[in-house]
Amino acid sequence: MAIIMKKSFSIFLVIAITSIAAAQAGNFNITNKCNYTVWAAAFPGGGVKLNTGESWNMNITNGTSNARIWGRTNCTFDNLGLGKCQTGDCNGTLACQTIGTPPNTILEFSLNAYNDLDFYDVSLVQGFNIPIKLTPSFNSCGTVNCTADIIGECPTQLQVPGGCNNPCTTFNTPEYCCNSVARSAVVATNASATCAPTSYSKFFKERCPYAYSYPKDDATSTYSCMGGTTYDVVFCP
Ligand SMILES: *[C@@H]1O[C@H](CO)[C@@H](O)[C@H](O)[C@H]1NC(C)=O
Ligand SMILES: *[C@@H]1O[C@H](CO)[C@@H](O)[C@H](O)[C@H]1NC(C)=O
Ligand SMILES: *[C@@H]1O[C@H](CO)[C@@H](O)[C@H](O)[C@H]1NC(C)=O
Ligand SMILES: *[C@@H]1O[C@H](CO)[C@@H](O)[C@H](O)[C@H]1NC(C)=O
Ligand SMILES: *[C@@H]1O[C@H](CO)[C@@H](O)[C@H](O)[C@H]1NC(C)=O
Ligand SMILES: *[C@@H]1O[C@H](CO)[C@@H](O)[C@H](O)[C@H]1NC(C)=O
Ligand SMILES: *[C@@H]1O[C@H](CO)[C@@H](O)[C@H](O)[C@H]1NC(C)=O
Ligand SMILES: CC(=O)N[C@H]1CO[C@H](CO)[C@@H](O)[C@@H]1O
Repeated sequence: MAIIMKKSFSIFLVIAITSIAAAQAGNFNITNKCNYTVWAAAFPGGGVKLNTGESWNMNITNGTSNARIWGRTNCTFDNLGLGKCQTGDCNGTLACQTIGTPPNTILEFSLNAYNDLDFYDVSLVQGFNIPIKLTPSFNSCGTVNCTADIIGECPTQLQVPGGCNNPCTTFNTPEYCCNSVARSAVVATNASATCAPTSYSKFFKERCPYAYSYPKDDATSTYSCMGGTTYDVVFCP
């Protein structure tokens, strides 16, 4: 009898835990308030065309880490959903099955990652193409955003059609990219390859203090919220 009780209790526990987890898929309501068309993208998740004022409601499975949401501009796609975008292109498909190419402002997520928490941030590590804001449904969780005029004020060397590149994309050096796997043995032993803010990363940080401006910018940029939160994402808030 004791064994049976114990067994049904653990079955109950498994069901309870599973249903809590199932409720904790991240739900995202993505709205385009830009006065131009944005092709919203998520990996994992796909992508859709959003005219001004349109929304895309989508779920990202709980437990997903390194998920990202971004917007693409100036795209052309055929009836099969094949084509290309000037910024944020994901290998030429409307429904993304890979990450986007720079420059693109990115929202990053790890859902239900640790202690039942979602972790999220806005990242300029791939530069900037569209102003963006993320608002969790729980008021106690922080909003993240980057709404400054980054394109209008972009340093000349980082300017590209439709956006402002991160210096890592433009110069591709360890100083800006902070890649632990350096591109050459010489670079790997170079002390200046250890990563610190640069004048370019400060350009981004001054305008968007809540965003990752370079790859090791962790201390000031990551936010968390209870798993199961729903999130509003707005392009051009
Ligand atoms: C998504 O946001 C739009 C714009 O605010 C709103 O009209 C719509 O009802 C929202 N959808 C859901 C499922 O919350
Ligand atoms: C979109 O908004 C920007 C800034 O508010 C403005 O300069 C531009 O003329 C607008 N474009 C269109 C097509 O309405
Ligand atoms: C997202 O998940 C919720 C809860 O499981 C479900 O009610 C909703 O229909 C899903 N939305 C979409 C767009 O799949
Ligand atoms: C990109 O698309 C090509 C086909 O156009 C495909 O062969 C390739 O695997 C895709 N790459 C990725 C990373 O999805
Ligand atoms: C941007 O996010 C910060 C940090 O959560 C918040 O203090 C600020 O009010 C937000 N700004 C906008 C315009 O949403
Ligand atoms: C799309 O491309 C045109 C021509 O290059 C440019 O003028 C326009 O600003 C671009 N739109 C966006 C939203 O980047
Ligand atoms: C170390 O890196 C700095 C900056 O990237 C560069 O100027 C310098 O020449 C490098 N030194 C060596 C020995 O590679
Ligand atoms: C909706 C959803 O994807 N739920 C999943 C959450 O995670 C648990 C395991 O951690 C899965 O069993 C659920 O299917």
